[in-house]
Amino acid sequence: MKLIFAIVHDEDAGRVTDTLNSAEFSVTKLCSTGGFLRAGNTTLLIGVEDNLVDSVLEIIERNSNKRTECLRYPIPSGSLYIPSSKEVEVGGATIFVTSVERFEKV
Ligand code: 2BA
Repeated sequence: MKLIFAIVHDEDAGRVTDTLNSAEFSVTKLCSTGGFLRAGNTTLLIGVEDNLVDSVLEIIERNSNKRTECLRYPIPSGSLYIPSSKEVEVGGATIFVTSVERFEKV
């Protein structure tokens, strides 16, 4: 069995979750925050048998979009800070597939 961690954009999370549920995959949704942009994102936990991992990844990929977000940061200049920004590409989804040693429902 595998546990898939998928970090998806908040705007994609509903569609990814609905599509996974429709395909009879169980999903746990966690609210999370990206360490770099400090913006909210969604982490999905999906436990599946090994032979179904590719089906899950395909659903996540199909429903996750790439986006450009604006990172705003101040640049120090003497005693002042000058506001600056740059564009950062986010997503589609960041996915980790890990092995599960034991799975119980009690
Ligand atoms: P954030 O950490 O907020 O990162 C948002 C986007 O900023 C990243 O998009 C990447 O394009 C860029 N970025 C991240 N760290 C950077 C850095 N140190 N220098 C320059 N640019 C940087 P994605 O790669 O698509 O990641 C989207 C979100 O997925 C991340 O949000 C984070 O929450 C998660 N993530 C990505 N890679 C991860 C990893 N290796 N481990 C844990 N979480 C990860």
